[in-house]
Amino acid sequence: MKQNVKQIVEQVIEDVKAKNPLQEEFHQTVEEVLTSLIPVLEKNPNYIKYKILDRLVEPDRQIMFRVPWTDDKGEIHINRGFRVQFNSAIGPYKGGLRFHPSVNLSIIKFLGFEQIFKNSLTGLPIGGGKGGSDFNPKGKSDIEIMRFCQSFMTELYRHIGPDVDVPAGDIGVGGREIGYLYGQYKKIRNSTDQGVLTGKDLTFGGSLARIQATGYGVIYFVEEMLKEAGKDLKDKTIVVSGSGNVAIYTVKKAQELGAKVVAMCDSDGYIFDEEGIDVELIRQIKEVERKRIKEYAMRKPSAKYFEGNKGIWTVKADIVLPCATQNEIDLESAKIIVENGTIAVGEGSNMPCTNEAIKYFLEKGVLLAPAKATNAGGVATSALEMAQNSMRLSWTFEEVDEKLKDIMINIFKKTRDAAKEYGYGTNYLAGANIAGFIKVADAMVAEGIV
Ligand code: NDP
Ligand code: 2IT
Repeated sequence: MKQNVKQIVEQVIEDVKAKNPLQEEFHQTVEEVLTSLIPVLEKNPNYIKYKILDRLVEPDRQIMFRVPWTDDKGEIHINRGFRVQFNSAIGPYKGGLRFHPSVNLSIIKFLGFEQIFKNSLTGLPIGGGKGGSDFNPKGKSDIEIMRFCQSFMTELYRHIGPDVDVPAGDIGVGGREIGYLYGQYKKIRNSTDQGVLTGKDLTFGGSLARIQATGYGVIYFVEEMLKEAGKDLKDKTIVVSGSGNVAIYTVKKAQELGAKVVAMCDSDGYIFDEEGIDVELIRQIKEVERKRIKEYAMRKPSAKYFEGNKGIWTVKADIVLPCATQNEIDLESAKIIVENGTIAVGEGSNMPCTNEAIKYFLEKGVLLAPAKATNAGGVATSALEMAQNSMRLSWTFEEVDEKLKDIMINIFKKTRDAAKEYGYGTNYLAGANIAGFIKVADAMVAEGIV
């Protein structure tokens, strides 16, 4: 049976590659997740019998559509829109929308696949989905962004709903975009249906602490992982990549807990500030003014700016927290990080480490907090937003933050226990995959072959 299961898993991976050529990011996550599940499949022959893996890697449906819009000069542009509804075994599809020129079907499928396990880990009733567009929001006026969002929703509205599929933000989609998307949905449907989107403004059904949730959750998880190893965040030097929503609130919570963050980046370059990052200044530049991180070094004398963002991984730190995008840490950067004496890597962004980098960190005994678990605080708080919308009431910041913290502690426990039970020691990546998988797989067995 042992050899057999390994062969079955390898065959599913091969089939995914053959059926979905050129979808490299999707292949990467399928390979990473499925390989780690072998001991679970050996213990539960039902998962093989019911073809859970073959069913999991094929999305329930994938929607691709044209998004026409007009810029301020009257020129017409056509972008491509996506929504991949991956798996609804445990609840309505849930996952963000990404607006970035690099978006294609492979990127959306890798994000949607990861989302299935992440959402399961939260313990809340949400399935996995993801969407977005190859639209580039950089340099666009507010009105252009609004026109794009309205056109995007003019197609998307027919596929979503509070009990069907609930999108939210991701790269390039924040509160502003969610507002425009919601406005158009409401106009077309003539229904307020607040639970159709999360990450809304507080004035129309948004939840307190959703903006902070992913970043705060990253730190809550990393704190638990360090605690388990007899360590903590106090006086640790930290590097955080990115300077968007996840990065900013990761830095804020890390500083609150006594750590010193010395470097951050955007897609152009990185800043090093030996005095420690002034996170309010970053927030002002990136969130409010929507400018480049280079500005920080112009306004803060202790900071230096370096062109190119890969160099951020050469900055010496006790802990590194990638919070920008996928595959930002390759094997070459992983080697430098290990050489620098880093004790822990916490994945804030989705799939920030290549599979080679992950393998290297684990071999070298670096503690790795895997994205599916570590950044799950964002979607968990989205699910809390949905709960508040259904009840038509709102919790205080403290109430939501407390629930978020409990959820993150629980996710750590599930991850740790699953890793131990299946012989993976402190390989929390395998632990998160297994704990997330079992709930979804059991639901798929119970619901029959659909
Ligand atoms: P934002 O758009 O707010 O910020 C993204 C940041 O990453 C920006 O600083 C951006 O730089 C940088 N970045 C984006 N693409 C690249 C790239 N190709 N190379 C280098 N830097 C890049 O997005 P979020 O903070 O919301 O998302 C960051 C990551 O966290 C993503 O992987 C996302 O999937 C993940 N995530 C987000 C959650 C959320 O709730 N928002 C929840 C869980 C995970 P620039 O300004 O130059 O574009
Ligand atoms: O990757 C993610 O988990 C998100 N972008 C958040 C999704 C959500 O529905 O809040």
